[in-house]
Amino acid sequence: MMLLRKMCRTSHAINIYRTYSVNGGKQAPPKILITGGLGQLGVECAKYLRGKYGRENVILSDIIKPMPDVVKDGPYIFADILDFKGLQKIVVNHRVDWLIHFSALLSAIGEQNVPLAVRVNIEGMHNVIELAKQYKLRIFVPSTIGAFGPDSPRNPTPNITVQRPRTIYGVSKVHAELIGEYYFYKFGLDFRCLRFPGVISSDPPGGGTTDYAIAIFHDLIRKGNYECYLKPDTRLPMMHVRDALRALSEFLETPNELLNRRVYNVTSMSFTPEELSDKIAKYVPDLKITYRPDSRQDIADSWPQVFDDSEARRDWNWKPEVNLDNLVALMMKEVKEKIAANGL
Ligand code: VAH
Repeated sequence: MMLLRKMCRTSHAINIYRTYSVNGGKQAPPKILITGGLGQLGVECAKYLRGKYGRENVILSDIIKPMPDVVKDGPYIFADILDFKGLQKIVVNHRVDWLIHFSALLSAIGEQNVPLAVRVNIEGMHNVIELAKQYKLRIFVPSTIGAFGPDSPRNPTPNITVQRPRTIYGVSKVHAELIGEYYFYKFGLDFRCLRFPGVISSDPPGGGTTDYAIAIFHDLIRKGNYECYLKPDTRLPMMHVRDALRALSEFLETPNELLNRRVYNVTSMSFTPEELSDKIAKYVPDLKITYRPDSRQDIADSWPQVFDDSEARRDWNWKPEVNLDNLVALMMKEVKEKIAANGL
């Protein structure tokens, strides 16, 4: 094992050299391709990374026709993760160094169309991992608290423990974690993966189980009431998108030597719908919340309540910044702005 690790590190050193062509003592920024760019994280992630590496160095991609403001922000191209040749063409033509693979069907939506989730989440993963190996890309794939199941310890859930998820989303994410680690040990692929909690951002929700914590802001701001599909005391780990993107970016920049794992838990906080609505009540005093749990309750009941991210804190200095009070303040502001901009 030691020897294998050493060999992997050697090939990473070569990778990093290829990625950062040294130019008069300065490192050239990496060229980054983001798949699933019009999902929950893509647009914000592109903005964040463009701020760091330059507008032209971050290419957003998806199979969906973008809104004009997305195109205004920087390069946007068509990329179908199920089309391997098409992906090869993009990597070559744009000289891609890093791949951020966001394409996936989330937990609740995945249960409604399992064959599609298998294609997108599992076949798509096969394509991008093989692509990353072929072109020696650094590849980031998000995993999730959904990669755990009812047999996992829930409070807290450590980095390494039993993982027997009961959703196709969770199964596909465990598969992604394992195949990524396998490619690292076998081929020296620079695979990196963070298990995110529910990520809270101002864009309208996209078929996740943790998305009540987004929908609640949209509905309370627009109508003053919200019907929650989880019970009031359902505790889940969460983080604001600002923390999620900072975690992603800091993790991507961490030298391989510091990483003891390819897959890390990260989180900022844990709360229940009741605790969240109590905080929102400071901004919307007459709010009305009703609870009608549906099949998403079973999913939430099988997931971690409190996520242990001590290994990420130890190895690459991860530290959340946005707590529940800040999260509510940010969301109240950001969702109001979004609603005003979209004329809803
Ligand atoms: C979901 N938001 O609910 C996603 C996430 C933490 C869970 O991966 O499906």
